[in-house]
Amino acid sequence: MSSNLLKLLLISTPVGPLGSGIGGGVELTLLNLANILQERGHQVTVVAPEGSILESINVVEISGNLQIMAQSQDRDTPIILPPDSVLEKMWDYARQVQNNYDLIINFSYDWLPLYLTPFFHIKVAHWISMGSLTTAMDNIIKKIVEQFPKAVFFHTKTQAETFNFSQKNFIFLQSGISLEQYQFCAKPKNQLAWLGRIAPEKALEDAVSAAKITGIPLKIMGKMQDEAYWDKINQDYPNAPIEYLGFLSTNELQKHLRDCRALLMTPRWVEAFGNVAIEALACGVPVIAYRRGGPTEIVREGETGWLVEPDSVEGLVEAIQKLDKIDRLCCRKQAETEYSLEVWGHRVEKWLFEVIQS
Ligand code: HBI
Repeated sequence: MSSNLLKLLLISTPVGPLGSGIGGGVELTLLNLANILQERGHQVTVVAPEGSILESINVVEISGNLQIMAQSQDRDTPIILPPDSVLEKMWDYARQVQNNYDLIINFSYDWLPLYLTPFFHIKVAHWISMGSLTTAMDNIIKKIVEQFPKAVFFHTKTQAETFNFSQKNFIFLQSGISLEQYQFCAKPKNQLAWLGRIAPEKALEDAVSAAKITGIPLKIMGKMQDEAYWDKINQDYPNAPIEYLGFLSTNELQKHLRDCRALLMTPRWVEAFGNVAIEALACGVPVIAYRRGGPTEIVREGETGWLVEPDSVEGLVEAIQKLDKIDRLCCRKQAETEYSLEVWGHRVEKWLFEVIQS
């Protein structure tokens, strides 16, 4: 393998198989990263829970019990691992094969991989996929950042700031998507979109409330993560003009998304990035988002969407009424300029070499 081509081991999130949607944005991030690095000539192998599906990428499936989702835990929850933990087994596999690789990239938001970093004799890099959630994760991330400053990276500045690090010079890798999978639409139907895991931290109820107030139908797509939460929304807003279209493939998702006047992003938590925002822009769909987390670094106010007061449904409604001020072609152009796989792949590759040389 010539020196500028790397042998990379990408270790996935332990909360669910790739393709199940349980891993949310991290699934798209890992898949796109694996594809673009392989296209650039690197050798990529993915380690993931059994049942993971990746086309044309070498995947090693590991059996075992899935990890509890970090965002469902309290801030001071102790570190827990289920018996026969898939997380433990993925990292035991990595330990056994580490000599065949130049670098391991971790995508799980869990304590164990971070703690194991100094025990490996090849470099381990960590893609932190969410903001600060628990004390145990904050502490171990801080510890690894101090020991291996180049080896930890984030999607955005706002995400990194939730960890209150003393050092400031971090690497923000944003994200990227394969733009040819998204078709631009100049003339949408009179409908709005909401995309994401259907779970409390995503505050779907605010978008449903805005749809009810404006009378504009809301198309909802994403993994049905919390049925009780979904049922409560339907009980609280019985006559809202909403339709749940399911957890769709990228191609199916963009066929509905492109026909929408805007994407509503209503995160109750600090969204690390918001892949759904750049998927919308790629279709020419403006983004209306709470001024919180990753979307604040994506949306160009008044040009490709609107940022509104966090948790303000009125703010969402006002922004919906200003949508005709947005040129949909500007949305597509921003995706092409900032979020193509080529732009992102170059940025990530540059960082990989920095980590290996650090
Ligand atoms: N929780 N424990 C744990 N580990 C993860 O890797 C994880 C998670 N919750 C959500 C999640 N990953 C992804 O959906 C987000 O990173 C996008």
